[in-house]
Amino acid sequence: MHAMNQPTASPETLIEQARQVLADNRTSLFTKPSPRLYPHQWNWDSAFIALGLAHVDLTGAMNEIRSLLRGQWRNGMIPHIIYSPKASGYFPSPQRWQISRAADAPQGILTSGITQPPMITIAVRQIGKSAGGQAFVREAYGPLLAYHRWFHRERDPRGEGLVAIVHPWESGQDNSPRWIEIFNRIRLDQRPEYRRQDRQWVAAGERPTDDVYDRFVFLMDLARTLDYDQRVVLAESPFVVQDVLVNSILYAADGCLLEMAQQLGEPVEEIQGWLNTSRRAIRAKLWDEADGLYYDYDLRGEQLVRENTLGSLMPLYAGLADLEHARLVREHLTNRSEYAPDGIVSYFQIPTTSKSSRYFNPRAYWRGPIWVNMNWFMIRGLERYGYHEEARQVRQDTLSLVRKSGFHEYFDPRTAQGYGTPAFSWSAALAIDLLIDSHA
Ligand code: 9WN
Repeated sequence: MHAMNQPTASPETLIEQARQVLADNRTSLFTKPSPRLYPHQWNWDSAFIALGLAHVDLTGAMNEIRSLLRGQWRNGMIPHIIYSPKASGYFPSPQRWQISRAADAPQGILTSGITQPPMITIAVRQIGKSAGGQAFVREAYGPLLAYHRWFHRERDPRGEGLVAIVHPWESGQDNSPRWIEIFNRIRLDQRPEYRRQDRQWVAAGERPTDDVYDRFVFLMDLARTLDYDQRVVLAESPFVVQDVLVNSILYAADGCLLEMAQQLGEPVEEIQGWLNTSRRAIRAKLWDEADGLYYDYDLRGEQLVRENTLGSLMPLYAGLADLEHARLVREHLTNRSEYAPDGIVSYFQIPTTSKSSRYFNPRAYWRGPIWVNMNWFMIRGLERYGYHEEARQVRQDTLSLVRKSGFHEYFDPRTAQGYGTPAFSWSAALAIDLLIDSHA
């Protein structure tokens, strides 16, 4: 067992404990996000894991990425889950996805049929910066380029430089209040048949409701019946969203890909083109001047999704907020009625949903609790725009949370209580990164 609840653990001890969590979650090929709740390989989890491991176990970091690339589809998509044939206890199973219906599915490996934010490219850049990691950039570059091309080719339905997601799972923020209004529009004649498994491991109040899950399953079933033909899914699905978080991460990842192309002497024009178009499109379409926030665009409802969550602040991380950073930080991130501690409701930074939102719930999955990855994005964004003191405070809060409560999946901003699964890999991996790499 790990020695937890040591509010004074030294950085060295904390790194050791984090490494132990990652070692315990490691299988022969990859690192599980958690011991039981998530027994397979997840896309952006593995990227966060590799980012942390790059500091302490470079071979482990490279193997994590290699394992993820095994699941790449022939059209370039890297799926959100790669299933381990040996593991059980997670819904949906690979049988529910039936990816063999898709012309582009890989052979001999079971995956989901959707993707997740492309943190993989950011992780590979981190590996490339480590002594001994340069050759890996050459190894990974082709598959990464194919993944980025897939996003820009198959997920930009209007060719405007903004990619769309077709399932909340693709955002990595499954239960965000951003999806509530869209889900309210999805009327189901009949509940899909399935048995969820998550609540055998985690209290119901910390996980999405059955109504939300019904819609998760409905959307995955729809993509399956459409044989994962992206063009048809984008045309038919009631959930098609140009998400600020995914577009910001893709923009940051495109920037990393460009750096790699330059290092390797590969052509750069295509990537530069993506960067220029997305930069303009994100600001033109997703920025809301009145509220001073970026919002997702709902392509079915043809409107901005005016929900104030940390997703709205992701352009800080991506370096897309040159004109708006002061408003994002001063009016929102450090505003006591939204994200900053007020000494009453919020004690730790940063809740994933603004305290001013009618959907704020400090215990429910993605509707208020603190997640280490979101804090990590905000720390990097604050540093990028020179808010060093604010970044230092969020970093300190993040490390106090894991010191006090262990490497939980999410935390109560009022009490630091850990929720979701314990021993969550990315909480451990990103704590390592925050302890070792204190600059952007
Ligand atoms: C569905 C693995 C994943 C994370 C997501 C997080 C959660 C899965 C679930 O767990 O989603 O993909 O079953 O709830 O929301 O970000 O990648 O840790």
